[in-house]
Parts: sequence; C-alpha cells; structure tokens
Amino acid sequence: MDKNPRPSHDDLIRQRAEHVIAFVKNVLPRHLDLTLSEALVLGLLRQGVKTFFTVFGHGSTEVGEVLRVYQQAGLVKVYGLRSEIEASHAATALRWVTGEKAAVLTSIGPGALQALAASLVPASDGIGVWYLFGDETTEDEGFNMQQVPRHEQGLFLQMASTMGRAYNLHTPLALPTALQRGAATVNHPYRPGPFYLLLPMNTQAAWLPDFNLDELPEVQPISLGAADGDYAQAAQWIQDAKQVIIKVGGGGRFAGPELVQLLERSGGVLAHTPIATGCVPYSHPQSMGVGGSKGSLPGNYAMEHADLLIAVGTRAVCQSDSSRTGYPNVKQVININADLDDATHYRHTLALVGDVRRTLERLNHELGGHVGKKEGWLEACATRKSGWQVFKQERFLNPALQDDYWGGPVLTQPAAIKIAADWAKARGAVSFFDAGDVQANGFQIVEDEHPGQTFTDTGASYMGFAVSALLATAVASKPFYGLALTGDGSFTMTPQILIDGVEHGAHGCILLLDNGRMGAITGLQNDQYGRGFATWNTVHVDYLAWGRSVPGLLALDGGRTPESLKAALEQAGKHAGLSLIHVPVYFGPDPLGGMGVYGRWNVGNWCDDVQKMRHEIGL
Ligand SMILES: Cc1ncc(C[n+]2csc(CCOP(=O)(O)OP(=O)(O)O)c2C)c(N)n1
Ligand SMILES: [Mg+2]
Repeated sequence: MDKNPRPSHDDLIRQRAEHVIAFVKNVLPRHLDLTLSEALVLGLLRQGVKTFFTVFGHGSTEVGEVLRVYQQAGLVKVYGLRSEIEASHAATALRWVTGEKAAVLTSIGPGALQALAASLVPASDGIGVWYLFGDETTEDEGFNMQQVPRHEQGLFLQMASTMGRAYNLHTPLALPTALQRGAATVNHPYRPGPFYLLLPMNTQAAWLPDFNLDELPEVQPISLGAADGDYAQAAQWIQDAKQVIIKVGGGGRFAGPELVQLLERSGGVLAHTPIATGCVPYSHPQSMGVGGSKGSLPGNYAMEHADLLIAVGTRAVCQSDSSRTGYPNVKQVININADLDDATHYRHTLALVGDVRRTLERLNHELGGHVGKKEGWLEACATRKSGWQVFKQERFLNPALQDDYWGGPVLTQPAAIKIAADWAKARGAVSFFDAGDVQANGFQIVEDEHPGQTFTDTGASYMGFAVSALLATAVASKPFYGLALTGDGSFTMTPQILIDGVEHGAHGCILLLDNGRMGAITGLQNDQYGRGFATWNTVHVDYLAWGRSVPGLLALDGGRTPESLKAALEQAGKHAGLSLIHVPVYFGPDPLGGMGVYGRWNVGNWCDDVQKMRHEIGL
C-alpha cells in the first residue's frame, strides 16, 4: 500500500479546504499531499499571483477545481471571460498600469493559441505575464482533440518557446524549476515578458505525496548597477557635439529626474517613443514630444538634425527610429540600455550596458554641474515645438469636417481625441489607446506630464487591447478609472468587454471613434498606391444598440460637436460602471482631419527608398 495514497474525491475536497485554512493562518506544514495543480497554485501564490483571467476548457478543469476552492477562501480571484485574447490584454494591462501580477489560464489548442497570439503585447511592450495553457497528454497514446495534428512531440511548447520562455510540466516534480524560470521571466529587472507554463492534461491531477513546499521558489528582488563604461569619453562626446538628441524608449519611462538633469547638463533636447510618453513633462522646454515614423514636427526635426544621439532604453523599432533612417546626421551614439543587443544596435556607438537610471546618474555626474549650451540648437527646436502647438491648435479650432460616410459634418479624430484626453487628465483617469489612426493621432496629441497617464501598445499595436484593458479597472486593488479610445475596427475585434466589463465591475468608458473603416490602413493604401482596398464597410452599425443590449452598460451618443462629446463624457464619468460613447468621426483627405506623418517607414512600396537611405546613412 502507498504511504499517502490519493484520497477519494470527497476527501480531496476536504483536504484542500484544510490546506486553505492553514494557508490563511500561515500554518501550512512543510510537507503536503496534493495534486500538481494545487502545488502550482500554491507556488503562484508564493510569488504574489492571485488573479487569474480564464476561459476554461477540457484542458484546464483540474486547475480550475483547485482555484474554485482557493477562491472560496478569498485567496485568489478568478475572472471567467469570453475570449483568451481579452484575458491576455486584461492581465497585461493590470501589470502595466498597477504592477499587480496575473495569470492567463486557458484550455488546450485554440484557447491557448488565442492567448499566445495576444501575448505578443506583453512580449513587445516588456510586461511580465503568466500564461498557463492546457497541453496534450504526455503518454502520447494518440491524438488529443485540439492538439496540433501531426505525429510530433511538444509542438505547443515549440510554438510558445518561439514567443518567449516556456516550460512543459511533463514531469510533476519539475514544478519548482518551472516556477523559478517563470519568476525570473515575469519579474525580470529590465526586460520582463510573458512566461508560458504548459500543463499536460494527464499531469495536472498527478498526485504528489509528501511534497516539500520549501521547494516552491520566492521572488527575489534583483536590480542592476550602473554601466561600467567610459564615462569620460561619453562626456567628451557630449561636450564636442553641436546638436544633441536624447531619444527615450520604454526602458527610460521612469528616469524622469535623471533625464531632466541630462537635458540641462548636455544642452540637448529629448524625443521619446510613444510608449515612453510622459517620461519627462511635455511642458519642459527641451521636450520635443514623440519622434519616429509618425512622430511630430519638433521630435522629428531634432532627430533629423542631431549630430549626437543619446539613446536611452530604446530597442529601435521601425516606428521609433523611422526604420533606421531617423538620424541621418548623427555621427556618434551613446547608447544606454540594460540589453547588450539593444545597446549595440547602431554603429559609432559607446554602449553603456546597465541600469538606465543609475547609468544616467553617473553620466550626469561626469558632465558636472554646469549648464550645457549648444549654439542655436535649443532655439531651432523650440521654434518647431511652437509651430507644432500652432499646428495642433488649428485642428482643435476646426473640429468638424464634412464626411461622405456620415452624410454631414462630424468631428475629426484630432478634435475628439483632444477633448477626451483633456477630460481624462482632468479627472485623473488612465487613457488607453487602441491601434490604428486612433493610436497614432493619440500619441501625437497627448501632452503627458508624467508616466502613467497614457498606455498605448505600440509594441504590438494589437487591435482591441485598449478596450479589453478596461477589465483591469475591475481587478486592481487600488481602483482607477479607465478611458479606452478605440476605433470601430479595433472595438469589433474584441468586443467582449461589453459583457465581461459589466459582469466583473469595470469602471470606465469606451470611446468609440467610428469612421466605418480601418482608417489607418486605407490611409496607407492611399499614400502608397493611390487607392484604398477592402478596408471599409458600407453598413452603418448601431453600436449604441449593442451597448443598450447589456443591462447596466450606459450607452451614449457622443454627437457631432465638441459640446455634445463633452456632455457625453461628463455623463459617462458619473456612471458607476462601464459606459460606451459612440462618436462618428471624419475620414478623408483634408489635412485638418489628421495629424500628419513626419518620418519614414519600410512598409509596402516605400521599402526600396527607405532601405536605400538606410544604407547611405550606415548608422
Ligand atoms: C489584430 C490586428 N489585426 C490587424 C492589424 C493591422 N491594423 C493596424 S491598424 C488597423 C485598422 C484599425 O482600424 P480602427 O480600429 O477602426 O481605427 P482607425 O484607423 O479607423 O482609426 C489594422 C487593420 C492590427 N494592428 N492588429
Ligand atoms: Mg476605424
């Protein structure tokens, strides 16, 4: 007879309930008899993972049963949702905005693959999220339904491993190692990301007698030091340069004080990637706002003319450095990054590999207390910045344009976004921007004074992220109000929030900017080929009727004027739950209808020219 045999179903439920009580009282014994799934949940709890966004399936019922018992005691919170993509976006947004950890739990096959697709967001934006996927049985007795239909082993593991770090719980007692790898991935000090834990259906309920809980890893706080580099050389380059640009990416979002000091000591100006909005106050005279493929007048002017680039925490995506043609006059680069590959991305580089803030501190120290001056540089950039303010103002003063689809004048995206972003800031709401023109216009318009005001997934630009992100408002331990600015295309890709948001108590507003099309793509097609194609609809969808079909959801017509939109926002803000404001918006060639494009991009038929220029620059 086994020493600690697997108990009967009823005894197992009783045992788990006892474990939970002991956990709450902090008197769990060192050794426990439990299933692998319960050990997994205990392991995640030890790491502070208490929130689970899930769509259960036949591939994850055992973990689900453990979570049911643990939720009853208030130890975890499980949100049953309608789409794994939505679940992934919600978990990502929660971690991104609040720092709270979450896991996405799916079935095997389609559910896991939907979550895997959506995990491109945390992979691209550097957010730590746990993914728990049901997986095929390890005995290989024949095909499991929903596995990849090939006579090969571990195909889901291969797919997940392509996206990030992954582990298959093929052998139950490997759990501690799996959990340690996961902890190191989702809590990585400078490049966190998704971690995929694959749970074979036949090991989830594997019985682990006398399991030693001490084996479950804790999260170890890790921080890096300043780069160990040639700071004297860096300071010399800065002093010798005539026109310095500091380009900040996601890794420099929280280095505001150090960046402001570097601006003062270097005499340079700062442009940032969309994800780093608010890294220094937009109102700082040396902040030029966003720069890159969409960019801005001042941000791109500075990028075009600078002779020294100080790159800070940026991985140089096509959008952020105009497909590597963003700095045609740069002769030297000081690249501060914790990642070696990113730090050595450009030629003529002094790479400072280390913690961004600490490295900036040392560089500032090296530069000394004096104020750097670069003849004419700040003035030239300041002129572009005031020109940009005038350019924006022109759009806000002409808020409506005649539109064919809507058969009359409707608000432009710039006008609607400005009104909504101002409203969100005034009430301390967090703004999320979905993909498309909404996103680009958004990061060109917002003038953030600190990080945390705007979240925009420019890493993956995953349509539907913003609206699903509103679920985080229902979950966060410190409540916040969310405003999701979305297009009709993005919203209809992931509209489950209408139901799940109300069901779970989201507090926020979906602002649906409806131009009856995937406007960003029609725009690209027009610019590249002179003709749009298959990127619009002719049916006029009654989105407010969608909204009204969900009890508790407040559906409002945002109307066609600034006044009507402001009134709708005010009304939405007073609603205790989730609201949807529908706003018809302009799409067309009038320059007042958009914010313009200032950089270069290697897409479509632009590739040859952009690539040629890149090879000429050779940076
Ligand atoms: C899931 C996904 N599919 C496709 C794309 C490519 N894409 C980027 S923007 C866009 C259109 C967005 O349309 P909408 O949300 O209506 O915004 P608009 O540009 O009209 O303001 C598409 C199809 C994407 N980013 N994400
Ligand atoms: Mg649209």
